[in-house]
Amino acid sequence: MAIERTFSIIKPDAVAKNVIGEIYSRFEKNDLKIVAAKMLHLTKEQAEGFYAEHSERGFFNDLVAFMISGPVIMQVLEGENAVLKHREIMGATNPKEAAAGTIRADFASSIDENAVHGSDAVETAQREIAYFFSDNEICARTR
Ligand code: IDP
Repeated sequence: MAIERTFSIIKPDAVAKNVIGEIYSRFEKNDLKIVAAKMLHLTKEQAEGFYAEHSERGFFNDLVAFMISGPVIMQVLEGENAVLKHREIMGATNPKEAAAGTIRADFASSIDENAVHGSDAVETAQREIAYFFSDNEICARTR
């Protein structure tokens, strides 16, 4: 199976709930290594650019407002089949539909405030990683 990288955001609601460590622990228990990480408070421009594909959707303005409502932690995760594995650990977009034991089932309160973001494909991950991280901010974890 291929070693992949995927992009993850712990969204403002989960940061406010103080469950960063709980979420990191799930990555580690599933053999996903954190190879880059940063905390920041997104600007409106950053959030709009990141979610540009949703700009015509009715929820876009609320999504941007939510994403800039507090700090986020973003990370690059590396591991076998990382993109799909991470999506499985996250659970469905709507926490009411998320499988038991997933991050969204346990920590998200609604589809609007759903705790985490994860890339949906390898190509998306490459684009999302490059949006927030330069190559020299990503560390090899070969030891
Ligand atoms: P994903 O985060 O599970 O990949 P996407 O469809 O890419 O889901 O949507 C991006 C984000 O937009 C979601 O995580 C959620 O915060 C928000 N969102 C998606 N669909 C809706 C909706 O129908 N109402 C409100 N917010 C939504």
